[in-house]
Amino acid sequence: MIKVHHLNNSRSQRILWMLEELGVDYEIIKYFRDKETNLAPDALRDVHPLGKSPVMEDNAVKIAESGAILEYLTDTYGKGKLKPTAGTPQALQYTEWMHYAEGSAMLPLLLALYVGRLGKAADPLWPRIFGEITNNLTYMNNALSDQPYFAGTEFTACDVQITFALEAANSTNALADFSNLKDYLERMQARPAYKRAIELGGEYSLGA
Ligand SMILES: N[C@@H](CCC(=O)N[C@@H](CS)C(=O)NCC(=O)O)C(=O)O
Repeated sequence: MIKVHHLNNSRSQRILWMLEELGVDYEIIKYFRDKETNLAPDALRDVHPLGKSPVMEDNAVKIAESGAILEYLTDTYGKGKLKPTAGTPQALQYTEWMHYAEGSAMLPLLLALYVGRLGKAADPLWPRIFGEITNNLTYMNNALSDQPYFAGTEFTACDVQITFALEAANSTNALADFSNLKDYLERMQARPAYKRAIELGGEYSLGA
């Protein structure tokens, strides 16, 4: 049976959502962030050296990194679903967005989170950070101007991956001027599998 090491309010919510989309049985092992530091508990270090979530086990397989987990799940359990046909232009879009979410979109959002704790000392950094957040949101918003999903006309696993970055942006109201992204996020959060995963995963204030 698949086991998901799931931390509240975290990227592992993606994995629960994906498993619900696939209709695969799984067990959730829950971990809770420290109320003061917001960090993961030490128990996650017993699961993986980085001590982060998500980590997923599937019998002998143990895998971290949400993008890698989503790809493993589509390849192993997707039966051709949730991923474009190899060799098509959509497959290339799929790969790009799958990597882009963690490789590019999250960086300025995380910088804003950390730099925000510096008070006045952060002032020289804000123009660059906000500039990059806007740059990335504009790029994503434009990608949805002529197609409903990031890899074309079908919902795929790269939408699961991107949605977390959009939720992180939305939690600071940064999507206000990006109507395609706002509409897209509403559509993602209205999916029955998304809603089931939220109920199962527990606290997830990013989705609010
Ligand atoms: N790029 C990794 C990021 C993993 C990650 O940073 N997870 C966060 C939760 S969103 C975490 O476990 N943070 C707790 C901590 O750093 O103590 C992925 O996509 O899986």
